[in-house]
Amino acid sequence: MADTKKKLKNNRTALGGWMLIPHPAIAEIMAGEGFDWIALDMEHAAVDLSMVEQIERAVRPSGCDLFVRLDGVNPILAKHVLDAGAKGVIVPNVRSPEDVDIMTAAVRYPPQGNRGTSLARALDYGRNFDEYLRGHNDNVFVAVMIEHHLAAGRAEEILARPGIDAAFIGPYDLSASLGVAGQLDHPDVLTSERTILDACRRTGVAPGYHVVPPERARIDERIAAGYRFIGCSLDTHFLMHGCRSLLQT
Ligand code: 3PY
Ligand code: MG
Repeated sequence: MADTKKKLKNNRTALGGWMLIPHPAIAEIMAGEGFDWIALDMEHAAVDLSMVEQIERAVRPSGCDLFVRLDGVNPILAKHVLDAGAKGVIVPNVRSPEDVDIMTAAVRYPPQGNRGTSLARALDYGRNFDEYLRGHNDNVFVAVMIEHHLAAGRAEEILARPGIDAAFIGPYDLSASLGVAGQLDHPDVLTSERTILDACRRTGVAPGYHVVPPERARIDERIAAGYRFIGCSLDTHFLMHGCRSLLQT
């Protein structure tokens, strides 16, 4: 079982890095710093499937879990990224219990789901077929993103569906859906976040949040508020802030 999944089951915090630049060196550098998980972003970055394999090879020695943020509620892409070696998926903009059911089935083999079997890379090209299939349905990780105020309003119904490990708030989309794009501390955004957090408590799903500014204090605030599955900034922001802090006088 992926460590992230175990940690969340035990109500511990799992911190993740976020990759928009799909280069194995970025993955090696970030994974080597001790993140529990890394998300490779196929929603908002130019990442193709062959890169998922390359990034997984780079992440693997660290023991860090590689997840892929999909481009939507997309069961076909989920199958491809798992076959390539990702340990789980982060599904953006989940709006309904039906969306959850489509994705939790797509990532699991029958009888619980409908993922197609293969002799793909994740199964060591068939050498690990039996063992992978035996453990996979329990081991696979699924985070659903709640990032629209209408989904926040249905959060308890959405998160009550089985097979989800975490509910991950995308603050930018959430704020945009409320007409206050980028105003992450706007009272309406905070109210929606509280609704999602309460739904997590009632359903036993680990709450998650993407803290985009690379500031430890903001991560600690979210941990103190009860969030457990926390995305920490972006590779692009780490670079940008590193450059700025050097060049600013
Ligand atoms: C958002 O803020 O909308 C996100 O998707 C962050 O990952
Ligand atoms: Mg988003």
